[in-house]
Amino acid sequence: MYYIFRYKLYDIHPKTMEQIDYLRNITSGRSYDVLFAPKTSNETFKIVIGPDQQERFQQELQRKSIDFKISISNLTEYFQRFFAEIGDEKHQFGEVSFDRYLRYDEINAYLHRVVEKFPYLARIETMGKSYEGRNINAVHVSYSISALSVIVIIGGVHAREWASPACALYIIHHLIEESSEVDGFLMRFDWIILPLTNPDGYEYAHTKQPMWRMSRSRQNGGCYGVDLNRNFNFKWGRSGSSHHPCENTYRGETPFSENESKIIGTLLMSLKENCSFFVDIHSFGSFILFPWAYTNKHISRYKLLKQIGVTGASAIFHATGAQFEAGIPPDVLYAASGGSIDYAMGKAKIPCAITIELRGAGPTGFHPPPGEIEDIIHEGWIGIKAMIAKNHLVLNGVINLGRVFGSVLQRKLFFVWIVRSLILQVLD
Ligand code: 0X9
Ligand code: ZN
Repeated sequence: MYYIFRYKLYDIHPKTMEQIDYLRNITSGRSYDVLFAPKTSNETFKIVIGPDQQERFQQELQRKSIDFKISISNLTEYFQRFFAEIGDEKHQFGEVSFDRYLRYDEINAYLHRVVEKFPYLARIETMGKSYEGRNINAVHVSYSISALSVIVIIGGVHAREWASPACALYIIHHLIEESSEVDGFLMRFDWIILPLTNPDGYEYAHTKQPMWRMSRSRQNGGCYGVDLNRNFNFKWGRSGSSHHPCENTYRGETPFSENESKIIGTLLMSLKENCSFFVDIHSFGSFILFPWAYTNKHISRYKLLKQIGVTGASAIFHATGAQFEAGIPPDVLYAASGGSIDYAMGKAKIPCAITIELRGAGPTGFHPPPGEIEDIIHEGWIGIKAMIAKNHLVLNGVINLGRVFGSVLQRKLFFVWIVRSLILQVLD
């Protein structure tokens, strides 16, 4: 994967659960690129198919009377036009803007400039290098010397999800350059924001192959790249990940075979005790996802995580009207093992880890027209802020309840105290 000459993008509209199941069956195990596979009807499946397989696929749809339309009839031509429209002119280095997509060197130039401008608020840390030798940088933002805990936000894990690094940059911009508008509550945290986890893939997607998803390391058999969100060292290699080096969800030869995912893993482990909230920004689908992703069994904190997710979704809905769904990947999307959020909760024991799938736009969903970037990433930031606040309440609630009801002895004492108060009241 991936060659796009004469590839087509199909928008498919299944009307019944049976049609959805049929689509899911025939598309799995084939070399199709399923961009979006909803679990409920009235939503659009998006699948990219190469020239050799288009005829068979269309016949299958027609035989089952499934409605579809070809929304891009030639991906190569489509992207030639798209790139011509968005232009490849770079901005003044060091500036940020949200009406276009910044490239790797522009992103780094901005990070350096912003920390130079606000040295007392922020600093930059190079966490390591990508396979092709690019720096992977994070910005640390700290308003106070006694922060409540650390919030970690990463973006750009998947190369083609262009709104993701943009959203991380938007958050950096707001936390540092618009800090007068940042809620005082958010200033009580330390922030580590790493906007571009997969710079090699991102650059490749901008220059050679806009549908590229993975890293760019060379694999046995001559294919390139690993799906970084299948490469984390927790329940690695279970469902929803491929062991074929040429497939889009290739998990890699071993867990953390890739520098890029290992860097995130090391960061999370180093913050084991201090990080209270981890977000991995992806696109697209308008989902708020929480662990487990590798299994449909519920994690012990399922209810709390669901409350946090629903809080994020309703904050977005109230602010913008956009509808997000909160749930675990196997329920709302598909199972996927070896991902960042499962590692964050399963290995690094971070109490809350979320993947937000931003809203898609444009025919592919991954490449929103520049005019729509800002609305999409603003939505993401609203959801993330609301979830941080809710997580804080939940954690404190749990801790306080834990204090009162924690041990059997405490529960007994509490009971005795209630009975005693009641008796005293009656005697009064
Ligand atoms: O498949 C993925 O990695 C994510 N969807 S995407 O379209 N952005 O590729 C879903 C990830 C949810 N699962 C985990 N975080 N493990
Ligand atoms: Zn993704």
